[in-house]
Amino acid sequence: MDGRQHFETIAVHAGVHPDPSNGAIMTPIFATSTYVQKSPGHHQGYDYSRTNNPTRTALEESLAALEGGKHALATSSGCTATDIIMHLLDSGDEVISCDDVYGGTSRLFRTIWSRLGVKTHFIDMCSISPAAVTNAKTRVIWIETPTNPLLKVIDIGKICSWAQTQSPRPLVVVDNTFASPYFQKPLALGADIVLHSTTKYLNGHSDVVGGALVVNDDELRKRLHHVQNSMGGIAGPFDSWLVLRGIKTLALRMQRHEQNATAIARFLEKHPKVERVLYPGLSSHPQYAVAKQQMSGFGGMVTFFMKGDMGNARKFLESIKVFSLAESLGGVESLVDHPAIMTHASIPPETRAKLGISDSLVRLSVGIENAEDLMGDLDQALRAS
Ligand code: P1T
Repeated sequence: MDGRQHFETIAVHAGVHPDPSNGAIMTPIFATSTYVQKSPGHHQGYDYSRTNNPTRTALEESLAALEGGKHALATSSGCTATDIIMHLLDSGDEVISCDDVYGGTSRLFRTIWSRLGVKTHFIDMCSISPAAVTNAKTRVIWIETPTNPLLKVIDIGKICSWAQTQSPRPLVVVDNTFASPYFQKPLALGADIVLHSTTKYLNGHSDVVGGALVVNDDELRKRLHHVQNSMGGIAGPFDSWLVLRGIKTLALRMQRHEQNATAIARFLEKHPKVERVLYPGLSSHPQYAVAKQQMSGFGGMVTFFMKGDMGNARKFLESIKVFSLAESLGGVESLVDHPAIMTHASIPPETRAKLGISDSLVRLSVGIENAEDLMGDLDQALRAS
């Protein structure tokens, strides 16, 4: 795909080529595990679907183009994508991660990889530089921005510039799930690997669990693909097709998600039942200046603290009607999450308390419905709390 084309055009066309045998404009779902060879080792680029599959290739070309990268790998989930990166490490290596990350990412680092000898240091990258805890064993700097669920915004360019001066040079990974490539391009800011849970905005319709890695470096792609092919964490052809289909409307969806989220963040900031609102697009956000500089928009996630205690939060969550009380995010429909009990329950309570993930914290994934309807729903549920 031509690198000079705009995002909307890339989203519709990248990776998609009319089928040469019949002209079908849409990529077929290649539901095949294997491929016939003319003679041993002589095939048409595909030999076994764990290694690659034409529907997955189409999605990977699209994902690479959207992130401005050279290569992508489509995985079976966002957590698989994380796990593939971690398999590049050896026992004794260390990771420095931002402290506020998706609960499942934190769980993988704390309960699986620590047991296998890879230690993770969790720090608040908004106020502490990784330089403060780096040592000769540091191999990966793990950035999620905006973070889940506190929506902290971490300066990607600043950390990448620092990482480039280090020897050995750690890999900088950016989980770009919340912003999506529509609003943020970590590779252009110097990141080595971009990670996605494609379950979220990229697919956009809450009907797939998937993940992706995007890189520019040929050698790094080779190492990651070796891990993926060896362990088997691939996106299947039907899921690949669904994500590819979802991507075509990514630009339109993200515009609407942001428009609605901005209106809701402003509405909640003035609401008498709300203590504090976190949204990177509000001038009250602690990293508003960084967000304005590194993102072209602020996304569809809004987090807020309610006044009162768990009882008030529970009443609110039981009274909401248009929003659905559910884990996940990034679909066309609005969701509400209680991180302490739901998505971040696997984080030890004392760590949650230190981070500020309290019982009064509520996370919204603002969908593409009518903004007035969404605000009306929030208002009636807040009043009932
Ligand atoms: O669920 P999965 O596709 O495996 O993706 C994991 C993941 C990775 N990174 C971020 C930033 C995420 O938010 C997630 C998944 N998050 C949720 C399910 C959630 O509700 O926050």
